[in-house]
Amino acid sequence: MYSELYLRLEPLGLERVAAAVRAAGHDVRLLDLQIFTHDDYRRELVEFKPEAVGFSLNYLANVPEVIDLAKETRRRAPDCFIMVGGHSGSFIAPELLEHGEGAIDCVVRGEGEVITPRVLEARRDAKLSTLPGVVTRDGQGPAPTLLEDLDRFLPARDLAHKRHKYFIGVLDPCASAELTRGCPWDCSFCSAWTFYGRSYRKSSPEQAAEDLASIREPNVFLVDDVAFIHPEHGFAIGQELERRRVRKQYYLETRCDVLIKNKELFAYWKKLGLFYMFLGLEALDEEALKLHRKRITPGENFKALEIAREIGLTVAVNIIADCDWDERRFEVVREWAMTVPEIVHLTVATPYPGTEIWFTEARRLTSRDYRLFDVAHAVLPTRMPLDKFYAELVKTQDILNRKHLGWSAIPKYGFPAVRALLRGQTNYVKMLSKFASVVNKNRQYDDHQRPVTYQMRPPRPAVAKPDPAELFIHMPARLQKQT
Ligand code: B12
Ligand code: SF4
Repeated sequence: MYSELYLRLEPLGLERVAAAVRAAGHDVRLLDLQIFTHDDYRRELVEFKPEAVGFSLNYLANVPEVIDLAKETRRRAPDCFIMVGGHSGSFIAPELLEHGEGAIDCVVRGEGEVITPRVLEARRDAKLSTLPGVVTRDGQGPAPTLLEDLDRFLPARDLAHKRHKYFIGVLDPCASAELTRGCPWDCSFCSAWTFYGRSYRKSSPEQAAEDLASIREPNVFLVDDVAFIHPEHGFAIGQELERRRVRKQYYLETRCDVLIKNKELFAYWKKLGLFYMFLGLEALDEEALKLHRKRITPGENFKALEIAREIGLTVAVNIIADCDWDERRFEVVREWAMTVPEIVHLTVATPYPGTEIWFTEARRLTSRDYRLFDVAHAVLPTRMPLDKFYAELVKTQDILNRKHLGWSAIPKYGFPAVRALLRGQTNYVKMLSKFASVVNKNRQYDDHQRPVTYQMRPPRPAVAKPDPAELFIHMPARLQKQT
């Protein structure tokens, strides 16, 4: 739904891994299957004859596709070394190997830049399964190691073709960049902190500015989990951009308390071209915010919205809908959302492997189909009948989307949309025409009826507090010392 409608973004993680592999002397190609087809992939296998293929599995919803492609690759190129890496793949390594039935040689957990060249070196060697973060059918190595210096291995953007296909809303075309990595908070529904071991690293202002300056697209999605936690870093990057006369439009995501604390910085970035901002509101009431361990109050959330309006930013917020919601709860969100100027998104609470709620959620999963783990489907028991739940969800999304994304939004976003069209960019306008067929309650309900080839391993019985050794991919430094 995401890449059909709202946006399609470049595979930044894979581009960074590709840069590291290329720096180690390999000839690398990158194929983005959000844009290219499986036939294009088959053609690459024949023409390029790779000695190794690495699949980026950031999203659970893509698990079946990656397993099928790994199996097909094994059949077509029996000598090719096949590995899987990425965010979601890191949390489910043993089950991926099991589903792969011998087609996947290893899963690489955690950050890929440092370890992937070593994996390629050891690919025919028994020591493969002793490398940090590597899991094979013969065993697994120690916990993965973090990339100390974010300035190393700038993304190999030149390897991503048809770049004009990348966009987010009217920011069309749009590249991606990373200024910092990790998140020091610990929200219960999120796997960013468990993946990065609550670390937080920054690129140097000079290198961040150089990277942004090297981008050809006029728009940039800043992928940091929480942008501008340290204001001096944000100001320093801004000054480097000014020195280089870099002028672009930016999209970023941050927390409401960070915006309140660093208001001047966000106002400064507005002058530099900050256009869109995403704030993780998650809930309107205190109780739900506590449940998500958001460490923020509703009052702070609403204050942040006022500040964003003052600065003049286009803001999108997210609310998490629980499967337990009844009509009244949806109605409350609709009523609130229609009174605020912000774009309001609604996602469905989903226990992802790698989140704390994966271990603590006592309700049983109603589906173990990976494709439904995309925060747009209900995988926990719904209070209303499932079709009624989707009817309410889609009705709410539809009303909220029409407020900002349908044809009625043209007066507001008309100018940037026309500017994109003049550049020959049609992603945003195509999205408008697809709107009704994609946001559709029957389609979401029907997704539950599809045959399931690969079942997710069920969670173990719920515990009050998960074991850190199971929760984290990169171990927090504090816990490493204890073990
Ligand atoms: C940009 C982004 C998106 C983009 C997609 C961009 C793209 N083309 O990849 C969009 C906006 C479409 C998106 C959508 C969604 N996203 Co998102 N997204 C992100 C975000 C903010 C940044 C990703 C990124 O570029 N990171 C920087 C790069 C450098 O890191 P990386 O991609 O992880 O790559 C590193 C490693 O994973 C590894 N690696 C990656 N690929 C490979 C391949 C090999 C072979 C190897 C060896 C290693 C390797 O090495 C890389 C370098 O260290 C992350 C948060 C985050 N910090 O990662 C969330 C995140 C990944 N998204 C998340 C979620 C929940 C979603 C959505 C389901 C919902 C939503 N509302 O956001 C949708 C679902 C999409 C779907 N298809 O199902 C969650 C993941 C939850 C989970 N456990 O699966 C994250 C962690 C956000 C969060 N805080 O919870 N997302
Ligand atoms: S939701 Fe945001 S603030 Fe909370 S842990 Fe995830 S990235 Fe950090």
